[in-house]
Amino acid sequence: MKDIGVLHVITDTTLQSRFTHAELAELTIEGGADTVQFRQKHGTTRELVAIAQSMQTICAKHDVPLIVNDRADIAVAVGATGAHFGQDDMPVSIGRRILPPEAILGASARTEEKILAAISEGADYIGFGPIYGTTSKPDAETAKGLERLRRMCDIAACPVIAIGGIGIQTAGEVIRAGAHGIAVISAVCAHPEPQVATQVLLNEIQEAK
Ligand code: TZP
Ligand code: MG
Repeated sequence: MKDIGVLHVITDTTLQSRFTHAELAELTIEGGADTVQFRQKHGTTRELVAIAQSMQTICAKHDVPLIVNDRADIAVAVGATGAHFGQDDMPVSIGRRILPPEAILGASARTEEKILAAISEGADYIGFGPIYGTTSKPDAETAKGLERLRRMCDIAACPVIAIGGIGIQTAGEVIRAGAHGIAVISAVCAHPEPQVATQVLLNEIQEAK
């Protein structure tokens, strides 16, 4: 099994405009993020490649994996560590062929059945959520809660990364429910000090493990 981080910080420049994606990568790595995910739903491919490239330079310098949301081509283009696909993105089985064998491939899907299918196609970890209510993803489903997370962790044959509305108050209970780690947007990106928020979240995770 590949080494999957426990604190995935997903960079976002729509919730806030104080920091660029690259600045968020730098700050949160300083705070202890062990995975950075580049996620941006707008912009041209050329713009996205340029941003991902700037993030990859920072992540490589600190030996922290960069995961590119949605786009295998951009992950390959910049030499990122991996990619994350939802159920409307490229099928995991095809991503597996496009990405280098050592790449980390994450997957999320709306139903448990599709999540299990993604695992059997070769996903290295799954994103499961939203655990709580979130306003960071406009088309997010209703909150799934800790019970469903617990069940997913029981049946998934790979690490489960919990996502959606997770913050300092809830990181611990999510880990105690069986999640390998968490992925966050607003708890870090919308925090006055992303580096501090990352540190506190990492501490909560470590205490709960
Ligand atoms: N997928 C499920 S919930 C979500 C994504 C991308 C948004 C998570 O953002 P936040 O601010 O941590 O709730
Ligand atoms: Mg996607």
